[in-house]
Amino acid sequence: MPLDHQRFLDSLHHLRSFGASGVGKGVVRPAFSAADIDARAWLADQLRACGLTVHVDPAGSVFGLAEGKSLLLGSHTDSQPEGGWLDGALGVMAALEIAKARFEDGLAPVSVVSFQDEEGRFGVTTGSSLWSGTLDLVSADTLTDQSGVAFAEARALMEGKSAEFVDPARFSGFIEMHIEQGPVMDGTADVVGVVSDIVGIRDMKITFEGQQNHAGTTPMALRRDAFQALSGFNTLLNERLRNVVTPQTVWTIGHVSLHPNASSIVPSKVTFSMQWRDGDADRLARMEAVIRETANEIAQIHEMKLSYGPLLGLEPVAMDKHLRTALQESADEHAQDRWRTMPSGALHDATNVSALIPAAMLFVPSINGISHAFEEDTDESDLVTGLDVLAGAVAHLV
Ligand code: HGY
Ligand code: MN
Ligand code: MN
Repeated sequence: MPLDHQRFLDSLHHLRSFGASGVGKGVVRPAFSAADIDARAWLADQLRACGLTVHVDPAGSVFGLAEGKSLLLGSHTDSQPEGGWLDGALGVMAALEIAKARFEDGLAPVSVVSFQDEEGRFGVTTGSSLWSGTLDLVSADTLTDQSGVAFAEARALMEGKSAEFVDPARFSGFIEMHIEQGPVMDGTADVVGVVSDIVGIRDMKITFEGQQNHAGTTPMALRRDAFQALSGFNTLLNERLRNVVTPQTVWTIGHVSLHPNASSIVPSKVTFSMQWRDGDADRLARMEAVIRETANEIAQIHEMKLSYGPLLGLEPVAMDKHLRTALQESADEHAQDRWRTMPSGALHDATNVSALIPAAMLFVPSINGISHAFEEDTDESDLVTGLDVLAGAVAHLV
């Protein structure tokens, strides 16, 4: 199967032109933004041109469907609010190149997908969660982004959606190629990672509500200051989690909304994101208990009203052995002794898909281990090696 390496790289650069922003090869293409919708329309045209039937599901995930039973390849084309050109895009453009090459050669076709809102503007891997049934459309429609826009409103912006989700029985399996997004392979000789498992995640919003007041006249002892509550919570939580976590466990307060956010007002309210990840579901549950106990204690100390948003999450999952073996055999051919087996610390659509059909993943290195940032990049030779490994595995499987 003659892959066109340059065409694959050109496709990646073209996809970046939708929402290209920031320094380096940055991209701003959040789910359902104009750039995301335009990129999905371009992708749909590309898929049609390689003989696939385009199906846009109710979540806005774009499928290019082969006739009969097929292998599904892909990832997502939405980005973080500040993202790189490869996160998600790589898996979709690699899938597209393989679909093109196989079409031109008259080989058994593959299906292609770009899931919607993998990056969680509204949920956590929203499009693939809806497809897998771990999230239902009625609940998803009520999820809001940080500026209060509902998923229902956002998905209404995308035209040409079907009322039906795709039947997963059409697919024999799913392989997602992705950048590593971490520091493990960078600086080593390895250029490909075959993923063993994907960690689990929990994510919820927490709100402390105190009393808004004058920043000049309100004595420190009388304040019910929401920022002080958050600050105390963070310090105490870091101490308490130490007894529960491993060096691989991570937790993040990544978004904070302080009200009214003014220099001369004691803030009354803070809503912040609390996210934690680990490969062990029991540890995720123990961490949740510590988080809730700590928040309760801080609410009492600072006289805050405490409330929680819905707890979103995904369980840790292992990748399918048969698909992994195909990737390993192909890595032996195309990356000889320059590949390793490794877990994924980032979340991926493959987690949800693995509930429906066998799923596997392969990684290529991230320069300096950076992702979810404009600086995200990978050597083009590594991108191409990853494509070759994926195409080789497809050839073994279909
Ligand atoms: O956050 C994640 O791990 C994924 O990139 N959405
Ligand atoms: Mn991704
Ligand atoms: Mn991401």
